[in-house]
Amino acid sequence: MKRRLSRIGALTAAGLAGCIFATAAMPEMARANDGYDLWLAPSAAGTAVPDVKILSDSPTLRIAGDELRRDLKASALPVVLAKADDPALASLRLATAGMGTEGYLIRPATIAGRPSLLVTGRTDTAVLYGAFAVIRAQRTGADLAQLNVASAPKVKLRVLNHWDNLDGSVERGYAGQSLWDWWTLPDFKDQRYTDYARANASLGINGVVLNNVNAKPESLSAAYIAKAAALAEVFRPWGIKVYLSARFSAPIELGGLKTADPLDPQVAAWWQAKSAEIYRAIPDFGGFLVKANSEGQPGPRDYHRSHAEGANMLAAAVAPHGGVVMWRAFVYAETDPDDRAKQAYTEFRPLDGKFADNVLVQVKNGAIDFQPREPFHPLFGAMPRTPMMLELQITKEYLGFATHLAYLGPLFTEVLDADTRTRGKGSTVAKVVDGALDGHDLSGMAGVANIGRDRDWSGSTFNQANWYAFGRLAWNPALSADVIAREWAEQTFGADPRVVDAATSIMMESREALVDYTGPLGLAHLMDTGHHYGPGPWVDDLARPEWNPTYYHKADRNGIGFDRTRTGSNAIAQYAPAVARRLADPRTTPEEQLLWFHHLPWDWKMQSGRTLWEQMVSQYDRGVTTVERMQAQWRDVKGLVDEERWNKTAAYLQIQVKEARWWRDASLAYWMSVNGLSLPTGSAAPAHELAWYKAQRFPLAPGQAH
Ligand code: GCW
Repeated sequence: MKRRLSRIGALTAAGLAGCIFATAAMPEMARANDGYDLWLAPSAAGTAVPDVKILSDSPTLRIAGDELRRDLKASALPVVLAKADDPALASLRLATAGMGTEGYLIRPATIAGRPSLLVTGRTDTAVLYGAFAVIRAQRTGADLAQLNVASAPKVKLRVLNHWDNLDGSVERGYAGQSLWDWWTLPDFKDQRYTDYARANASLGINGVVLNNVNAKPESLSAAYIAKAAALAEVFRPWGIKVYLSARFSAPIELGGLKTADPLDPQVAAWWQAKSAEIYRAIPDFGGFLVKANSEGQPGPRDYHRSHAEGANMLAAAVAPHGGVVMWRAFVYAETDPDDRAKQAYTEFRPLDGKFADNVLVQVKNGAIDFQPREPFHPLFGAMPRTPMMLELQITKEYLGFATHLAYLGPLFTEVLDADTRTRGKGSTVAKVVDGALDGHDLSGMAGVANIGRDRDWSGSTFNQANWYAFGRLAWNPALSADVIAREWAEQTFGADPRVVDAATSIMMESREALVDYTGPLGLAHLMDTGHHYGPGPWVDDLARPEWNPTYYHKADRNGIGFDRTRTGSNAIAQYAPAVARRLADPRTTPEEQLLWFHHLPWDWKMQSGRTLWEQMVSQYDRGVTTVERMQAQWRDVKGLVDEERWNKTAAYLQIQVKEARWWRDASLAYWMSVNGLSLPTGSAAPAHELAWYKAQRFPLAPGQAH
């Protein structure tokens, strides 16, 4: 596996010296803090205003200047913000090659006879990103006088997907109502829209899909285009474009046509006119995101047309305006008896080379659905002629909603680092996604947002780190999860190393703990129906076969796991031969993916020498004890973190301990009912009978589909 870059390695071209952490807790830690300021709470409170100059004027540069004035220590070197082609910089002969339109350069320079820190880039947005990089460097202890940094994003479209409905609810949202108050838009532009844009810009996120992929046609009506335009206006100076999810059948529902067949000239004309209408209101509109022929959504397959034909028709409508289409590959059908994990590949792989130039195919990290752990999706690397956009889920639909602490940095980097072997060693998902592997200029990463109207935006303080990690990795997929965790903690809680160390350590073990207590060793999709919150490995009565947990684990008296080798669904054949060979044999399959690919007897010998059953139980136990340790570590920093955020986190960890036990107990009770085995000595019996777990109901759990 390649070495991941540390923050310093990633940021600096010429070295970043002096990473010294201040030892005293910061003064604001004492006061109440509801988390609204995210990782951007002002750190340099003081009366003297720092010396910040902007060499030309634009709304974006003014914002960049204000950010630095608000945050920089007054003692810092004077800072000059300028576009790279500013005549005042001509004598510096800046190396702008490789900067692209969004990359920035920060370095000491003498400008107009004054030693200064120069922040520059080829566009206003690049300079804004540079300003945020200076703030981040200061807040993470760098010596600004020594700052010498060149950084450009590896991925072009760094986009949040909001699954926000027009009625204010958020599908799989656990942080309150939608941020967008559609009712009062476009007339009222809530300050939160600006604060949201600021947070995104601080990470380099440059696109926002406003509405749910399960889209309502009304989102493309004139009234809602005007509302989207109002948001676009707020976001524009922050370098953020808006996109809309498009319902494929909108020509019927909105346009009164009889069909939405993509090859029907009237349908194409409708979309062209609709696109022109959108671009009149939003000249820099990003384009459409489409969920087609999946989970009941309409699409080109309704007319026996391919996904490429559908995508290309829309792509032609936005192409004259510079827009793109992000076409999702999250496609499976209950009428297809084949392994669900195979269906997207089967459908999309033959379409490679058939998509228009401005189409990206958006692929979830794994082949099922945002489970706590999935092997990488076999489509990565399998469609070299198509830009493949990675879709990650920041909101924790299957990872304990907002209450469980699960830092997703390790989940994100696990998939980015995975080697598809499609072009020999080192063909990582990151290189597929950033376009480097197959020479694509167009590239993208999407994160399903975890943002709502809660004061702390993401439902909990630590969930903010998942938004943060997504943004940082979309800018540079080679960053490491623990460096991002530390960087986030320093900015969020202040520089006290006791807090930063505890937060980082808690974060770094949290996701693995959740995997352990919800479904270790490659098990997946074990949650209860509808809300996807608690355990439901017994569920076997849902209409669609592949919605039932029993479809995934296939446990019986003799064994457990989904056979995806040649003796089973042969899904492994969708991977490159070097990967498939390794996965064909349970002894060479990574143990954390074992039951994803193999059906094995309960007494299968694991590397530890334990039987499969003993190993499973020990991992369920380990999941619970890890959460207990996370709780103890948080207790140790009581008084070092402001009370409001400390208390809420402590209460949530208490919920998590309780629910980790619930997951463990319910799962073990069920597995024992299937395999007839008893628990290894030392492992506690479940607190209740299986029937008790089965009887739990959560009809009003948040985030359910509308
Ligand atoms: O995981 C499933 C979710 C649905 C979601 C779908 C998708 C937006 O349970 O709520 O719908 O994935 O990604 O389209």
